[in-house]
Amino acid sequence: MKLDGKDTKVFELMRRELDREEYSLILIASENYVDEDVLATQGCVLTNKYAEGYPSKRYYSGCAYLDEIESIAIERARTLFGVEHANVQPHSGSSANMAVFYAVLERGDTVLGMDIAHGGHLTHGARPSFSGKWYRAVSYPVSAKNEMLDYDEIRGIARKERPKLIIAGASAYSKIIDFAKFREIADEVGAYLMADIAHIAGLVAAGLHPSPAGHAHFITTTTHKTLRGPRGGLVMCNADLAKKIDSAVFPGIQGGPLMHVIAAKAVALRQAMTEEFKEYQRQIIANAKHMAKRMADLGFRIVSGGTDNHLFLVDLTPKNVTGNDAQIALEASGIMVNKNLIPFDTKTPGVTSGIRIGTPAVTTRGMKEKEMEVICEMIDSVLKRPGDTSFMDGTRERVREMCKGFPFYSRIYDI
Ligand code: DSN
Repeated sequence: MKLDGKDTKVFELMRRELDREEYSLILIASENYVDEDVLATQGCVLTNKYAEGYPSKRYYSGCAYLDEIESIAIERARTLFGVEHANVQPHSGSSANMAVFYAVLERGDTVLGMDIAHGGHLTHGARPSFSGKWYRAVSYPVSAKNEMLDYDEIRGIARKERPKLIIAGASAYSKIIDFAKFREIADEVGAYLMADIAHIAGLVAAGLHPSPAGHAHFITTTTHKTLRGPRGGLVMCNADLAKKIDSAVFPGIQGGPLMHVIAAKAVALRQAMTEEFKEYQRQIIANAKHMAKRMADLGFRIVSGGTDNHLFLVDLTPKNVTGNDAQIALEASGIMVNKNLIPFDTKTPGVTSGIRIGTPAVTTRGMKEKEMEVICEMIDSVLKRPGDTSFMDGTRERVREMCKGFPFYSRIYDI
């Protein structure tokens, strides 16, 4: 990375972040490493251009090339996910979700989403977000029996609460989501179904998780998690809802689209059509399954009994350490995870009984089952002595050495 600009303060911090990403084990389930093509596209002159509107219907002159780029992104999203319509303009997953609310709900309407304390997302009806403030939000839990979705229970809640929108999707759920069952429930109560596949979009694209296409009225996603594109959002639907969703995104909730990001989405969507990407997604799941099993062997409790996707939740109660303390100790050791509530947690969201572990980023670096074993062993050793700074320093060095064996940005930048 060339860091000889005039703004040395910011450039130095960028350099340190590059170093952190290169020499840490990133196990935050929602993070990934984009390649140089996606990075370069995001850092290009398209950032200069206003293009309010949609291809061929812009409010500014000079949009000819942008029209083509956005059309390519739309076409690729439609092909990859097998949908009739795609809007590639949402700035984020939250904006994509907000656009769906804006398209089909009035303020005060009832929405039913997964409880945030059980794996749902802020925008699925949590109180501090627009989704819980401006709408009557009710939630479904995971079953107390097995910490999995219980579709009979969800059906019962839907019958009682009569939501106008049901949200299927999660930020911290490790099992398969049955979108067809969700659609049955939505039809029974006359609700729209929105599938938020932000976490699992890459798996869905690769055919490794059942697709919500053909079941959900709306599919929303981020583009930067398992999908491994730029930070942004995407919303898809059938042709009959296209007008509603387009006018909800612009001019409903957004102004000018981020055309450099849309171009980078197009680049990433093309990458996601390759056999190499499918193989990458297969390895993400293999790595997550392997880690979850190994962690269980080491005496940790895995929420929902294991994983079918890219992540799993670890209940730290048997190890007598909180999620917050674990996050701090692991970060000091060069291992990035996030503290996470587990279903029916008795601790606060700032403390938590669990951590969430995801494999998309380490898999991008080329790490496989063998490396997952080493990572589990390092996590276990650190959490046996969370206050031992010299042990954490030693682990930090081990992590650095391990990362050197799987270079990523150091292949293209002088770090
Ligand atoms: N913040 C994301 C996550 O970490 O899961 C969800 O948007």
